[in-house]
Amino acid sequence: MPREYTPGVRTVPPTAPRPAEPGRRPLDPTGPAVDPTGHEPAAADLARAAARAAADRLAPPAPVGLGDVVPAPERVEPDPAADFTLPADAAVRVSPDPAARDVAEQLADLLRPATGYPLPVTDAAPAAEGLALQLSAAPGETPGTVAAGVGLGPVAGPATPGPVAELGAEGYRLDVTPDAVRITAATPAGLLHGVQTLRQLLPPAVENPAPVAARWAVPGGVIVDRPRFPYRGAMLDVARHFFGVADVLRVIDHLARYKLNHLHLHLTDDQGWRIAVDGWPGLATVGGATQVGGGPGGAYTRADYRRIVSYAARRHVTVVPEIDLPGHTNAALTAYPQLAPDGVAPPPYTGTEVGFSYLDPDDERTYAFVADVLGEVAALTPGPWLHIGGDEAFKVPADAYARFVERAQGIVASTGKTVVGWHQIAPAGHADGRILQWWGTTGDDPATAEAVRRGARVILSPGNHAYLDMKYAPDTPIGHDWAGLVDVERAYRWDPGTHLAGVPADAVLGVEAPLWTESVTSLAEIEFMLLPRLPALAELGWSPRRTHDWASFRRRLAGHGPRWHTAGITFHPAPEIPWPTTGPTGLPSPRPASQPTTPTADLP
Ligand code: TNX
Repeated sequence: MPREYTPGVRTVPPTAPRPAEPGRRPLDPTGPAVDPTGHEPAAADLARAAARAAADRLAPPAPVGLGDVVPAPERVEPDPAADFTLPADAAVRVSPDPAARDVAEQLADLLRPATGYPLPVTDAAPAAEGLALQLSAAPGETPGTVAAGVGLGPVAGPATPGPVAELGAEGYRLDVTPDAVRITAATPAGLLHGVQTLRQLLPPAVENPAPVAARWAVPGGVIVDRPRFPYRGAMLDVARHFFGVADVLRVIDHLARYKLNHLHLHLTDDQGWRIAVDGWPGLATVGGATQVGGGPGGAYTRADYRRIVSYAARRHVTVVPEIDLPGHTNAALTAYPQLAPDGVAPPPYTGTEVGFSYLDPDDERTYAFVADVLGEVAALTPGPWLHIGGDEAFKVPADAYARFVERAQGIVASTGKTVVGWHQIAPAGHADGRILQWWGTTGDDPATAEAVRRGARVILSPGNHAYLDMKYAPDTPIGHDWAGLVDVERAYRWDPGTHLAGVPADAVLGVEAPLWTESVTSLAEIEFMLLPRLPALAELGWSPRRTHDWASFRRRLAGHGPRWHTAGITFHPAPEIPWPTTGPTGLPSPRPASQPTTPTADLP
């Protein structure tokens, strides 16, 4: 039975106890960073200790400015005379549309714990008296659109502050005046993005899981905002190490916070098969029984997976399931050796090598298997995408590989989904709408460029910028470095619109930050690798290029340290970010949080 997850009430990341793995000691979420027995401290402890050390030095927050939002909004017009303060008797007023009402419920849920205010969600009243939070249908919109406004207090001025249609499928407009805050959007997704912006404009104390006394001020002015790219995502590898439903839900919350709208789940690999398939029950029971380093592994039941996709859908995040084919299939072959080229069951694999396993591309049983699996996963998945992997099938000859991919693409099409694959599938024939996910490090790949000329679009996950399993620095306790070190600046400094030779911006669907988990074993470690780099990728996917500015980004990002700390979220106190810090004197210090601060004689 998965643990129930209540957003925002944890101060200690929920790390499930795991059996000891060779060379590791069991993780203790509250335990010391230094093991008194003299063993190497577990990476999770190091991550937590680093985050704790940083958090202890965080200075009291500076007031938030209207432009202090990550990802940077398209247009910001501050009005310092128009600040708003949320009153204790505020209500959330919402139009009768159920999807808009659900966003209003989420807004109230986000604000209630820290404010302690009741924040009832009520129907919009055109002439609302008193202070209220209002989500009201904008007059004049055609029926069926979900134009709505979130207002705190009586909504002053025109009810429709601009043409809602221009905001597109995900944009929003936020109006803050002394009497009201209103969010307007053409869709519930846009409204929720506006809610995330409003959340960032409130003091960091809003992240408290329990009521705190604060003036809940929102800076005055107008934000008009919409994304640069339609696809903005992160990938979680649940195959190398298995993560339960509660961990995945928490990752979805992190995505939604930064307006990322896709969660790619890498569901199968050599070390584990993580989703139950009715027609092939051994995949989960046999193929899911271990993970890197040993340990019990695990797999999602159909109900677990449904819970993940519906939790994500409520946050306007689309789940992209990946069944990695034809390589990375050792776990499947342990359960169904008839699919192996030699028909012999391989032993379970708990190492981290790649490229040795594959389904027999010349056996029809392979295609019956692929059709069953993709058919079931497609039926469980509300989103439009189905990812077939395609990477590192080193043992499959090129012509057999291309034939396999072409048939797999056809099977995906027959499920009604659009196929996504790692960029290795480029040489296979084109399929309508197909998407290649670029994970190379060169910025130049003629096969991918040629596939784009034939009509493919690209999701950019360049290993040397977007791979969140890369170490930040040589001493990062977990992670890889085959694509180089990826500090926050490297994660931020590139342009998805020009990154890949021969792939014009209009062929770029968006960006995705993959987190492979060979060395990542707990939720705390997931968060340590995601934060603070995930917001960098989120800004590349969302914000207009003209806002791209490292100095501005690192300053805005710094304000999120106190938010994560208050919410009990682990993060890496990256030294290049000017976290608000206090030195030992208690005075604000400009020194990076991960470096020791020493009192100096000239400080008063
Ligand atoms: C390459 S990127 C892989 C994964 C590994 C990753 C580690 C890709 C499509 N394949 O199998 O986990 O490197 O960084």
